[in-house]
Amino acid sequence: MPSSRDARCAYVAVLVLWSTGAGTGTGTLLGPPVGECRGFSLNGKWTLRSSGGPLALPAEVPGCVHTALLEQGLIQDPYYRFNDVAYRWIVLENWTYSTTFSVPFELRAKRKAILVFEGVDTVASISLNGVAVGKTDNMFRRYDFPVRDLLEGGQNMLEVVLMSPVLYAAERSASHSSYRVPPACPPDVQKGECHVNFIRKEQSSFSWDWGPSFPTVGLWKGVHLEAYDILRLIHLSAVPFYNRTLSQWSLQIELLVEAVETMKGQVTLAIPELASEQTLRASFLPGKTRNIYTLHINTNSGVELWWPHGHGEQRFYRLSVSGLLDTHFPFSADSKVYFRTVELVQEPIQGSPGLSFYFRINGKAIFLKGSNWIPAHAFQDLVTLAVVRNLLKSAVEANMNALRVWGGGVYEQDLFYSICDELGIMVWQDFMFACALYPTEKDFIETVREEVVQQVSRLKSHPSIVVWSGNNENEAALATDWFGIPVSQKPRFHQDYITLYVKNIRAIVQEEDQSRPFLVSSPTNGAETQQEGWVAADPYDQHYGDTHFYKYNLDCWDWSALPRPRLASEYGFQSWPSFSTLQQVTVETDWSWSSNFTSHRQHHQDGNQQMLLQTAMHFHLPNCSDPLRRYTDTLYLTQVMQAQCVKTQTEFYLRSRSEVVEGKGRTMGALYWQLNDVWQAPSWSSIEFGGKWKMLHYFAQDFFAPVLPVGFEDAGSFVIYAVSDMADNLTLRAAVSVYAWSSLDPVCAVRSEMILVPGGSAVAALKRPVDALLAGCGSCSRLSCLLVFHLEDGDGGQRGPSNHHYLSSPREAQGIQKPNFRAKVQEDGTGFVVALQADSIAPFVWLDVGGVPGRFSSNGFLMVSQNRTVGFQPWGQTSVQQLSRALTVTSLRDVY
Ligand code: BMA
Repeated sequence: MPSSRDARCAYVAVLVLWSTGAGTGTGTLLGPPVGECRGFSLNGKWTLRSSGGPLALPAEVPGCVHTALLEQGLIQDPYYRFNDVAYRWIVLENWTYSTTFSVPFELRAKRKAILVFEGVDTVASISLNGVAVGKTDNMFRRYDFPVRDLLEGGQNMLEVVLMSPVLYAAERSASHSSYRVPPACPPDVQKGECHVNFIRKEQSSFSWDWGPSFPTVGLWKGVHLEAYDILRLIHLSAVPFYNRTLSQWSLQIELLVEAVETMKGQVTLAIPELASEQTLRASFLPGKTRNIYTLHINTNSGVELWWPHGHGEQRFYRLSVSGLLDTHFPFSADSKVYFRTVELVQEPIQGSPGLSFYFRINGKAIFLKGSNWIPAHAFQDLVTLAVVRNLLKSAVEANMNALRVWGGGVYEQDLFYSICDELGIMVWQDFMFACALYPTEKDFIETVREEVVQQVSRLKSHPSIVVWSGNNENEAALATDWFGIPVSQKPRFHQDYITLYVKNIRAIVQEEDQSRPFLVSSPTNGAETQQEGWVAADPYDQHYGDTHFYKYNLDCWDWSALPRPRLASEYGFQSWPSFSTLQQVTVETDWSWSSNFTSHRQHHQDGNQQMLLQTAMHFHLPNCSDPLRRYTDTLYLTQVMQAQCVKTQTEFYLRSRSEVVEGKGRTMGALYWQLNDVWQAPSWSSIEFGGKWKMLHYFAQDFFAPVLPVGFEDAGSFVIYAVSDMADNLTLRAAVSVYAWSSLDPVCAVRSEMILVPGGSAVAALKRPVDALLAGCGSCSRLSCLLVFHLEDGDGGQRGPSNHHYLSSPREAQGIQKPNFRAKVQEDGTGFVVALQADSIAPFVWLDVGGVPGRFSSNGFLMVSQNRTVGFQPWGQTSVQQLSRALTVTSLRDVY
């Protein structure tokens, strides 16, 4: 990830503007000159015309048609109510972006000028001054077009004609050879467009089970010119390798250079902080060449490593690279570099058939704690740095150390990965293919090949990326026949699968990046999948690789129905976002469970029904006579249900890390589905569109804590596991308090012996038959009492969060009373605090300040004391008055 001083014109273009006057009629000279290559930005206001009529409007680049129309007030918020369907027409048209600009003489005087499109969405023909310069068909590629001889002294006219992606996909599908490539269309409930697998574009932009159909059209990344006389540096990457035998780090440094003619010179590579520098002979051939160098790091310099969050620091160093031709410096660049190793360990496990599946970072086995990332907005140009940073910070604040960038979205922007590097988030990076079979025609494969080369070289310097993965669920789709393919046609699809993911994508990744593992799909059986010819009989096999698991009709509190995989990379339950988030896109008539909006917004078949059925297994459904209150109570309860379901499942995976039960276990990862939302709608997310944490995200903060007590019942006994992610061994005991629902004073308490909890393990700390536990505890029964527990060290100091176990469903519990909350907001040194008072034990206490941006220090908690103080960290300006006005407090007993 080269930084701002990088001589690559593209980077200078983004980061060092000489003037800010971009707009029609001007360009922006970029630089100061670093080396001889000059950048010239063409970002800013362009003109946008639709093919369907006389409409012409100004449009920002980077941007898309939807945001341009919105900006001009020609459409309403596309997320508002039913607008996703109302605005379908937008992408059934073709659109033309155009701009005029004049180029400074010093640029035109250069021997080469390249017109660079950093991202075109998607199918376009581009012309400059009326002459065709090229075509595009892949939003995940950068396109370079040589234009030196087309540039004129006065005004230049650049035009990009974009074809409707929906019509293009339909045409490509119709003209595809003798067979159909399923699925043709998404399920009706998604209200989406068809044949998205035929266009190299964000796959979820044609709709998904959590997202709208907005197949964007536009120039979603920047446009600029690069001009040079001798050569330009297109790309710099640096990937670390560790030689165990020599105990030496080295960096593999790659320079993609385009030269006008054969040039001989030198390249100097240096990391002054590590006292490491080398000057090497370099020769640049005409056209684009890749020059690979190795910088050996001085073995006397102690290299500090990059560690995942919770396991150490994220130390980086500055690498500088400069070129020398005679006495002339054609480029100089610098880049952050981090040092770490990653291994995916798949080896036999004693007592278990199959293979292990876990990541070792810097030689240490790491449990992946986290979630799955989807696009943060349907309109990528609205995904600001602040949005990305806030979401990634929220992940880390919930004690996550890993995110999977899911294959139905986009390869994220550079800053996403830079922030993951900084925060210590391990990224499981899918290639952008999801839930479909794909064509393998020559031009499709060619464009994918270029996409993969570009993305791998763009991203491989990021230590955060720990694995590449070919696609989302396409192995499973073939193996378990999602699309009803006749037996006679299966070999053909199998062959296509191998062509795309193995012979092309995998082969390219192996060539481009030997520093991290590659998986062909998720879920997959890893090495076993390979053994079975790349499509395993059962890619969900718990003895191998990763699994995805969704069963909405099972009682989610019952862990015994769960698979015990090596690594759980997807599982989850839906909930609705909070009322304040929905209010942004709704009107009063939408505010009921039976409204048209409630069903329109649900893109997952039977999703609303599934949520209610799952909720009703353990909770009374809301029965307030006020319809609005009943609606908001229902939203609340879906979040309670989701939080509790995902907690149960995640804790099961966490406690399965050290053991093998009936041949299964050694689970080393829990990535629930999904972290974020693309719009205000029901989904599996733990963070709402706009950044507000759902109850699940607050739960994650606890269940992903470095030290955690996990309680559950097994054959009539209550068991507590101590789960530790700490490097050191701990000596801990479990302490349990038994409470009656009707009283704030514990009825009795039990403590286990001190036990050894080795670093990075889960061990049983306590086991008591529930009957015996209750027999010694007044008149407690399963219905009238509950268990609250924590871990503590020898001095009685608590380690990790408190946890609890309900001995019956709250629906059947006896003695839960209305807590009659009193709350007072006060300001303290760093933010705000809410002093909360309750008359009785209150489960799932939910503090809500509506649309005031920020987060509480904890929320959704079980309150077993009369007083509790909760912090509130605002993400903008607020006041005691505003918070006091907005604050509501709800607990379970308040909704029925
Ligand atoms: C998995 C994901 C997504 C989907 C989610 C919920 O299949 O890969 O495709 O949104 O489940 O259904």
